[in-house]
Amino acid sequence: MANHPTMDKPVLRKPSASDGTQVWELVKKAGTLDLNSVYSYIMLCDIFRDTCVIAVQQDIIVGYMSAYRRPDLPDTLFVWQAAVDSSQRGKGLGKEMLRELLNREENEWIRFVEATIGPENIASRRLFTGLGEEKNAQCQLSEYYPASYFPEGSGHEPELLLRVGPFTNK
Ligand code: 9YT
Repeated sequence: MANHPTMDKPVLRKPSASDGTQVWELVKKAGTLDLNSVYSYIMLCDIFRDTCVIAVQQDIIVGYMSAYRRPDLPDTLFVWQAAVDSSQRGKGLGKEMLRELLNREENEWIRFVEATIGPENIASRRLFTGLGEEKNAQCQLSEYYPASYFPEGSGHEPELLLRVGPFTNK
């Protein structure tokens, strides 16, 4: 049954604590995101599992999206990281993961999605502006964490905030 197309399609599901290490490996391999501690991925996959999703293909995690409902703005889903394995890029997996999060019953009261992105990250920007188009909602881009907030010499890019909404999600 090798390479059967439906078998090859990643399956999306909520993560659990035991997925944290593989998520850390995926983020490390992707190379474009800020790599956090393994502990933080284990915790996200456990405590924040209702607002996180993984894409699994034959037991390998090939996609990950972490998010949380902002404590100060409970109708806003803040997407922290979106990672897609190089083997899966250009297939709309990011969009599928975002849709999966918004489709969950636990997230039906979400009216806004936010994410911070580097100025050069066109793929990530497209993912969120695409949601705005789909939901016929506004997209606001603003400066958020300037490069000067990051350690000197780190070369970290500024993070721009993209806020999409309001939209209905029920
Ligand atoms: C949506 C997304 O992946 N943002 C990245 C934010 C930050 N640069 C990080 O955690 O890597």
